[in-house]
Amino acid sequence: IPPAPRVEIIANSGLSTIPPEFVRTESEREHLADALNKGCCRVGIPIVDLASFSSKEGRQRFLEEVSAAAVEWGVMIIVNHGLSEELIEQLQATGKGFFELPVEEKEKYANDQSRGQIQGYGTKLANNENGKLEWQDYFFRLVYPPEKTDLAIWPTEPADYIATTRCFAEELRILASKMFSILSLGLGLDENKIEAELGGRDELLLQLEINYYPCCPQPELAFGVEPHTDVSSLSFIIHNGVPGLQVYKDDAGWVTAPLVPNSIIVHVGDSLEIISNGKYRSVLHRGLVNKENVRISWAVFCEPPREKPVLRPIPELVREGEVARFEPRTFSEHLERKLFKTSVASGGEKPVV
Ligand code: AKG
Repeated sequence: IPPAPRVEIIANSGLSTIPPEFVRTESEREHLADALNKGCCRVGIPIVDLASFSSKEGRQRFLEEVSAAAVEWGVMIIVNHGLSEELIEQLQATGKGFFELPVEEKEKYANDQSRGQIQGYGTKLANNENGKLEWQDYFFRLVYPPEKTDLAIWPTEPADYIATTRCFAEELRILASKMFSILSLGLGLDENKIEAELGGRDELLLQLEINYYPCCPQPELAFGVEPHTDVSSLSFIIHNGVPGLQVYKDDAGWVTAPLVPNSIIVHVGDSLEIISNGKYRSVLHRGLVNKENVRISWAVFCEPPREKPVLRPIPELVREGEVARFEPRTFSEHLERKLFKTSVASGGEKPVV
C-alpha cells in the first residue's frame, strides 16, 4: 500500500478548497468556525507552578491543586517544570528544521503502516467510521529509554537532532517521574505507587510525536487532529506558539489552550484514568488548523510496556461502597479495544473504552 499523500504536499499545491476526504461531517464541525475565532474561553485550563512542590509551606495546597486539575480537567499547564528554555528552543528548532527538509529527504524516514510499522515519518490513515483524514503529517519515535531506541533510523539532519532529542528525553523522563509522584501523593497514595503500577522506573517508554500541521485554506472544515483521548498515562505537549489545541470540559465545552510562556501542557491519558479508577480523567482533546500559520507540536506519550503490568484500578482507590470502573487489561489489550471501539466522537462525546 503506498503511503497516504503527505498533507504538506496537498497544502503547498495552491488549492483553495481542501479535498473531500478532509472535510468533516456537519455534526463534527459544529461550532468549528466559532472555535477558531473565539480564542480563549471564559474558563481556563489550570496553570500549576511546580516550584511549589519543593516549598514546605505551599506543598499541601499545591498537591491538592494538581490533583484537582487532574480530577476536574484531566489537563493542566505546568510552569517551572525544570526543562530549560534553551533546551526547549533547541527542540523546537530541530523539529522545525526536520520538517523544512524537502519531502523526498523526509521520505527516507517514512514509516510503513501497512506492515504495522508506525515509527517514522508519516501521515495518518483514516481512524474513524467516516473515513475522514486529519490535516497533519508527523514524525513518531520511541525516545526513551536510550537502550531501546534505534539511533540508526533517527534523522541525521538537522545535525543536532539526535543530541537534542536525547537530552530532551532524559529531562522529560525526570519530569514524568516528578508528575507521577505528585499525582500519587495527591490521591493519598505512597509517592512511588503510580509509577510502579505503570511498570516502574525502568520500564516506562517515552514516544515522541512531532505533529506538523500545514496552513489550511479551509480550517473551518477540517481537524488537525480529531477528538480523542490518549492511551498513554501522561502526555506532555510543547508547541510552536500557534494556538490550536482544544480540550473538552463537561460544563464549558471545547476550551482553547492559552499560550503560556515556558510552559508544558500535561494530559492525563487512559492508562492513568484506569489505574486511578477514573478519579483522574483522560482528557478528550482535538487540534484545529488555521490559514496563516504552520502549527507544530511535540507530544511525548509516557506509555506502560505492552504486556506487563496489568493495568487495573489500584485497590486502595476502590473505596468501600465503590466499584472498580475498569476491567483489568494489559496496555496492548487496551490498544486493541480502543481500535475496535473508535467512535466518531464529535460534540464532546468520549469514546467508550
Ligand atoms: C496528539 O498528538 O495526540 C495531539 O493531540 C496533539 C495535540 C497538539 O497538537 O497540540
